[in-house]
Amino acid sequence: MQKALITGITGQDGHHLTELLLSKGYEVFGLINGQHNSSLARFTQLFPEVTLAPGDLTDFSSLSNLINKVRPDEIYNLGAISFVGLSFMQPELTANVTGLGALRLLEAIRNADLTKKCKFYQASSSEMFGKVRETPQNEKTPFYPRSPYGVAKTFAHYTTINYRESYGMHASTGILFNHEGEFRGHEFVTRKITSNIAKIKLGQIEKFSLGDLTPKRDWGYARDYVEAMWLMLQQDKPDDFVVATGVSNSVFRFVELAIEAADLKGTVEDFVNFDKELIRPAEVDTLIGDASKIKQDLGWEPKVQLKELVKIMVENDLILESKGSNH
Ligand code: NAP
Ligand code: G4F
Repeated sequence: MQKALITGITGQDGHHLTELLLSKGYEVFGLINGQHNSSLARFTQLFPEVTLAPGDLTDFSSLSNLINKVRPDEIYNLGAISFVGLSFMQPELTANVTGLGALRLLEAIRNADLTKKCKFYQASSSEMFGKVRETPQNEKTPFYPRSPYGVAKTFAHYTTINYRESYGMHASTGILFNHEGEFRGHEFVTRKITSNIAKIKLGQIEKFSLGDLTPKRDWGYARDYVEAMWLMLQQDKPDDFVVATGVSNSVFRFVELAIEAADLKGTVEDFVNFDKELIRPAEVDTLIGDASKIKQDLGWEPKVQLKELVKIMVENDLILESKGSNH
């Protein structure tokens, strides 16, 4: 039986990837850094067969001991401080977890003598493109990160490539554009929109606040994107791949689609207040990915487009909000 270790297993992608790997017959192990969060309770209820071990990406000994004990065939490094807004408030912690965390994992693989056996996936991000140098962005587009998070991800990205080239490790990176779904954290704009639109539909609130509605993102469905991660580790050779839909829409348009999905009557202005406190010190204006390499080499393509994604999220939030169990 193939063994996979996932960091960040209780996050959005951790849920979808666990589901995928279990369906493929993997034995799944997860690193968990918090014992008391609500996603952990949800995760253990959904996936009781997964072995969870305490540890932290800032703590080399916990990573090294776990990798030595499990001796996994595949490691997926999804753990991160992944909220860009928070990274401006905790830049040093972000560098430590999101940046150095990848380095610690790669060193732990070497220390366990698993360099030739264990395949490694690094969750790189379209945030590395930041103030974009070309449109659309592909694997060769230069990076220009615009947040402590983007900078930390860029460090982790190049560290992964460096370990691949220096030690012959099967270490791949997926440069994933924004992907969303039922397990998305409530701090991210898409989930904030769909959960609040659900509350409005249910008569619980009248309006909610957002920051800048003009930034554009290439939004896909997280369930599709974890398949791309898995596919990268099934190849003979490690590589770097952009994962995206190739379509970009504004936050404003996302709100419009959510209003439509909830069958509400009214405009964005009727339901959304502007809050200047939500404006970031530096913004990423427009992201749009060119995923032709992964389509050509691995046969991966997104199945769900934005309109359907918004519908999935709004319907999920209507159920959760009506039960009062949305967190
Ligand atoms: P997420 O929901 O925020 O999950 C992040 C996970 O990392 C959580 O389980 C979190 O645990 C864990 N974590 C935080 N600090 C940690 C630490 N010190 N040690 C160990 N684990 C820690 O993120 P996601 O959306 O699933 O994304 C997965 C990965 O892909 C992340 O690395 C993210 O940066 C990257 N990415 C995401 C997107 C996207 O659009 N979703 C796009 C590109 C790249 P707690 O909840 O207990 O803190
Ligand atoms: O949903 P967001 O917080 O996602 P962002 O910053 O694009 O980052 C996400 O995608 C990255 C991939 O490109 C990942 F690497 C990263 O981990 C994360 O998953 O914000 C999207 C846009 C931003 O331009 C933000 O300024 O929405 C704008 N926005 C406007 N009002 C808001 C809000 N964002 C949030 N979170 N909350 C608001 O009220």
